[in-house]
Amino acid sequence: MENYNLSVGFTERMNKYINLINSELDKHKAFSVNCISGQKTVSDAIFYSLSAGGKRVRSIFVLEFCRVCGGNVEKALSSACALEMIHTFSLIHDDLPCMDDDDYRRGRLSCHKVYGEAVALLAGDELENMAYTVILKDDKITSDIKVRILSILSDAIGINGMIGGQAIDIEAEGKQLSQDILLKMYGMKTGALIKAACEIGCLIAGADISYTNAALAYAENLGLAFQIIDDILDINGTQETLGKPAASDSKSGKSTYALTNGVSKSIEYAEALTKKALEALEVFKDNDFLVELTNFLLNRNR
Ligand code: GRG
Repeated sequence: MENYNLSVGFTERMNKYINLINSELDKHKAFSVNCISGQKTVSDAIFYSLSAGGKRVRSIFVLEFCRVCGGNVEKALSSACALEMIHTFSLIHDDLPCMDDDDYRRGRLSCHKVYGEAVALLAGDELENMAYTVILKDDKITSDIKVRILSILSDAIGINGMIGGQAIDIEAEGKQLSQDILLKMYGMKTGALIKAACEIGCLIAGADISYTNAALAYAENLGLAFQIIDDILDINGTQETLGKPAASDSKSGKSTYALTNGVSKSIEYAEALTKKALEALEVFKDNDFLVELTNFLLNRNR
């Protein structure tokens, strides 16, 4: 991994996207204004986790793939929010004592440590519901596109996506997975939502199938590299930069790519996957931001 200096153009677009997504997510706080105690607690728990300041990578992919395919980014905003809601839902549930049992997330106490397990469970459930609702209520996209977006999302979440990946991960604690199964699990647990984000961006733009296939090839490689870097950061990072305890994989007996193969081999593999992801981006004319984002993700410290 090299020292990576971000260009001004990249930083500006990144900030523009993050502000756009955050202000769009904030609009959904309005629903909680007149609610009764109980409802209000779940709503507070949702926005506690949603506003904790993640990197917003999946929602940025929706917006940027829409833009590079010639689409109107405004039409992609509800899907960008939906991706962030589903991702936050997965983090809340992932942190629960019955899953990874993590006390910290995004630099603050995890949702269940503040609101209790029952509320955290409901907050996660409602975030998934909100993700579907925000798309269904968007009057900027057609019903046909809505159905296709929801179908992509339900595949990404389901037994062949995040739920399946998480199930394999949980059952494998204390055991050694074969490399093939481990990478398949990464593709499901982490890659599936990233792939969905990129595909949905292309879909909203009405992209030609060749561009959608390139975006999927990009996401397939980037998704694996993203999880391997996450493994490496768990070994090399600190609680201060990660916003959650380091070394949690080894403590919970997880068989990660980095723990099995060592950090330097894992960096080499993440670089090779990133190279393939970058090759897939070559078909997109205006790809500077995506190229820089890809390199930024390879070199990130959180
Ligand atoms: C059905 C959505 C759903 C969840 C149930 C709990 C679960 C099944 C799946 C867990 C999936 C999971 C947490 C995978 C890890 C993916 C990962 C690397 C998360 C960290 O993503 P970042 O770095 O986080 O983008 P920030 O905080 O920056 O948003």
